[in-house]
Amino acid sequence: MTARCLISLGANVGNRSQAIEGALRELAAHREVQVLCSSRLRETLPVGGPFGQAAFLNAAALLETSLGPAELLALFLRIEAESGRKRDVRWGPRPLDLDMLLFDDVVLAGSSLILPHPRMAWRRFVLEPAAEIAPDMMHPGIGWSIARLLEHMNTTQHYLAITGSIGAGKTELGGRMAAQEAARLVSEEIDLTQLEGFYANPASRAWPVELEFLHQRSRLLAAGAGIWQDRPKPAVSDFWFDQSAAFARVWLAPEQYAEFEAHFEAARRTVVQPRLVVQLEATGQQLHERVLRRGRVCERRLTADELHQIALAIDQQTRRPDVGPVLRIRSDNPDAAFEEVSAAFSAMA
Ligand code: PH2
Ligand code: MG
Ligand code: MG
Repeated sequence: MTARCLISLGANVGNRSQAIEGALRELAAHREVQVLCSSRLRETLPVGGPFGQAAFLNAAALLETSLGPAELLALFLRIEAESGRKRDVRWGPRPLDLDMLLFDDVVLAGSSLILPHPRMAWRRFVLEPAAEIAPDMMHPGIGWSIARLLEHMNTTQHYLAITGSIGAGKTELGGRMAAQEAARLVSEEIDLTQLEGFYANPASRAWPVELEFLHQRSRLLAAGAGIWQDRPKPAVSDFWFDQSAAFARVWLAPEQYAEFEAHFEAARRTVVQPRLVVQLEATGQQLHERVLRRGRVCERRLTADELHQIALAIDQQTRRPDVGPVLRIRSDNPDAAFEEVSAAFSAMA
């Protein structure tokens, strides 16, 4: 039994091409590994990590192997170590980096190996070489091929949408991102007085409120609007268009939701789609504490269970087959989330 493994290679210290080509030779020399093909080398700007590090050379290769994922990883670590690689600074300079992207359609969330590679879907320095040699290989989590992931990068704008339940920290993260990246911040305005009446009696007030959110989001993201066409500038929004459907599923009666869904699907076809969705995750308890702490009068009736239901509905929405890459990240460490999202934003440029 053999498996096909798509890998990414990178180097930004020392003789970069020699390190990458040497690694491919060493892999090919292994009794249980065949290198089926490899991409050309491309120079790429460093993404994440310490400021001022040197440019990378990146490539991808397709392997056939009778090793299992853990054994193949051990081989990668040995080859990396032989190149002089030390593992200290996250995303720091390295003479050689070998990453498993896909191993057949294995999905694995171990402490030393995650498959598919958790950041591959929005990294241009990964997708471009990978698409050169394995365009039809499928990403088992997203259900898209490598070619489709790259096509998504190339046909969407440099726009990142942040989503999550109430109190997840969407606006705070959006503001930090836009400031650091000199991106346009697309932000919703929330009518707190209207929300006060709504949370006091969700059953009777949900319909106009959900429809108003939908319309506001449609206006802000209208594909024909000047802000998306005249000066195409990177953008971040503190909401995601599709979260409208998730909130509506929680607050509307089922018959109302069926009608809402028709409006939602029609409006969705008219808006700009993000290149990447960031989903801020938190437990109902964490969300509830944050909501109480920020002390908006209108929100004081929300329960931990309601906040959790919204988080679940959003999670379900992100798993729709036409959504594309989603960066899921815990919201309880805002600095770590910011670092991760910043790196993703520059990787997808
Ligand atoms: N690898 C990283 C972090 N940043 N940037 C580029 N351009 N190329 C890489 O291979 C790379 C990176 C983590 O391994
Ligand atoms: Mg890497
Ligand atoms: Mg690595």
